[in-house]
Amino acid sequence: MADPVRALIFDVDGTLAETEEAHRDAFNRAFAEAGLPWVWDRVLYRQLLAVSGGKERIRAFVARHDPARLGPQLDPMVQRLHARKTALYTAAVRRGGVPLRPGVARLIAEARAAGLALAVATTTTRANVEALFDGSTAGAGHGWFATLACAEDAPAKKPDPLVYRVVLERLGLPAAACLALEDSPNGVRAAAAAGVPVVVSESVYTAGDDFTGARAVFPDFAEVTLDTLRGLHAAG
Ligand code: XBP
Ligand code: MG
Repeated sequence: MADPVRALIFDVDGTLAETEEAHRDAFNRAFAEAGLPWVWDRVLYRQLLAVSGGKERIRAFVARHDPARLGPQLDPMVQRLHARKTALYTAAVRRGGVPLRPGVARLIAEARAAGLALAVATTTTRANVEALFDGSTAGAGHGWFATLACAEDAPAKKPDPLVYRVVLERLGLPAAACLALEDSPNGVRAAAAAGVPVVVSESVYTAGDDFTGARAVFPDFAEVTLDTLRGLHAAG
């Protein structure tokens, strides 16, 4: 019988909120401002999301779709583009246009009432997480999560388990005492590689993907209770 779950570790993009359309729009606006002929439509963006991390995603795009730009000038250009993209993204989500996904606020309230620790393990930047919380009408985030691990804390991006190892160390808990909530195959692989049991809520860009390694896959958390999660955690 597994030890009872003592912490929930939330992914951000696609799990706490459907943020990827706001990311995609910010990427495209940063590219247009820079006079680049790049437009990431939904079909292409779904393919590009196989690469975690915005900077890594731009580099992967260039390697495949605009290889003439590979070379020593690429990295400074990626840094500039990503900084501008992050400024555009944070301004957009701070305006409040991106609500929490169904069931997320209730799950967090249940977990807090039950004395569980709450943490975030995300590939995105801390600025993006803070902006999402600032824009949340549910008052999400500030004070909800005792522990965050973001892109700055884990240079190796999901599916690398580093971000989960960092958050476990900060929680001071063993992986088996936690449960990860994710939306993507990269996230499932990262959590599983860190030994953290993981459940999935499919997001707009991951519905139908291969979530091998997840304890359960839900369309969203609207009907999922803390007791549901406890049962899945115990069944491991
Ligand atoms: C999702 C990601 C991020 C975002 C873009 O992170 O892979 O790269 O798509 O944000 P997660 P950045 O699902 O782990 O929250 O441009 O800041 O990377
Ligand atoms: Mg995600």
